[in-house]
Amino acid sequence: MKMLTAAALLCALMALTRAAAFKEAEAAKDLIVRSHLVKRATSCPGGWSEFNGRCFHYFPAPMTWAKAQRNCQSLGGSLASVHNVQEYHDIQRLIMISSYAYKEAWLGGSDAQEEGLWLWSDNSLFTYQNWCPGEPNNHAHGQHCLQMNFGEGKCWDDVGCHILRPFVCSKKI
Ligand SMILES: [Ca+2]
Repeated sequence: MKMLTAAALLCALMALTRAAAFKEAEAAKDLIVRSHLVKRATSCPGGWSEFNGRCFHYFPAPMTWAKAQRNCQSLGGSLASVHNVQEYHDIQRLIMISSYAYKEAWLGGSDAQEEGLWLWSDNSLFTYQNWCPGEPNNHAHGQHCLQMNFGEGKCWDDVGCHILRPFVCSKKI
C-alpha cells in the first residue's frame, strides 16, 4: 500500500513538474514571439539604418532632386532631413560605407518656394544648418536644392535642382 501511495505520489509529482515545464516553455515561446513583434515594430526595414529613431537609406544612383524625392516617397519616406551634427555624421558614414567616399548627395532641403527660406521636404522644421562658408549663395540665381558633402569641409551647398546626385532618404520607424 505504502509502495502504491508512493508511486501515485511520484506520478502526480512528475505530472506537475511536466505541467510546470510546459507552462514555462509556453511562456518563453510567448516572450520570443512578443519580443519579435516588438522588435519588428521598432526597427527599420532591411537595408535601412536606424539613427536617432528614424530610418535612413543611401541610394548611389544619381538623379535630379525631384526624382530623388519621388523615389523616397515611393518607399514611404522623403529625402532626408538633418536635425543635429550627430545625424549628419551618421549619414556621412552611411555614404562612406556604401561608396568609399564622402560623395555629394541630395538631402531634402530646398528654398524653391521662396528664395532664402529653406524647408525640409519631410515637413520637419529647418533649424540645424551646416552650410559651407559663403553658402548658400544662390549662384546665378538658380540654386534651390541642398547637396551635402560639398567641398573640403564636406558641408552643405545650394545647387541647381536639375543636376544629378546620389541621395539619402529618411523615414519614420
Ligand atoms: Ca551654392
